[in-house]
Amino acid sequence: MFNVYLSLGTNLGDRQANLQHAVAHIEKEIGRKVCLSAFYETEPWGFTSPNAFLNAAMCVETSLSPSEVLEATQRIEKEIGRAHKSVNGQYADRLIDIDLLLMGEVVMQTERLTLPHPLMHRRLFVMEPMVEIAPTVVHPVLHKTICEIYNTLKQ
Ligand code: PH2
Ligand code: MG
Ligand code: MG
Repeated sequence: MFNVYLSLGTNLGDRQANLQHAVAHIEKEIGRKVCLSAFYETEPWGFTSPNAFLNAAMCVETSLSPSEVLEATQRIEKEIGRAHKSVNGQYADRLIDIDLLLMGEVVMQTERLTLPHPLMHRRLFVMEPMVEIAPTVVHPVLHKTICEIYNTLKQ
């Protein structure tokens, strides 16, 4: 059993409904919901768009392997209607994005999946919801708590 932390984001359509649908699919296909953060309105990071994001973080208890969780999140993204990942290698507006942040203490790097998520500690839109639900969880590469990483990022 793993506690897996997921980042959820959307900046198109009914963003509240998109996140709620994603949460329902995750509970059905990945595992029991341990906790879910509030939904945070955030500015697009790394690209320009008039459409603000709604971001959240979620912890789920799962018996799936990391690659099975990745497959499930990609399937759910398709079910909610995400057509493409990026446009010409740039970030793009999207109905839903579900990213794996942490999976227990797992540290891995394959072509398809890197754990912990390689950019999580640099993104306020990830760390703000994470500090709400997992302040004392330790990042297995940086060896710092989520709260410590968040405070560094805020400075
Ligand atoms: N996701 C990205 C790129 N930029 N910005 C915000 N605010 N929220 C996101 O979820 C987000 C982003 C790539 O997946
Ligand atoms: Mg993403
Ligand atoms: Mg993604």
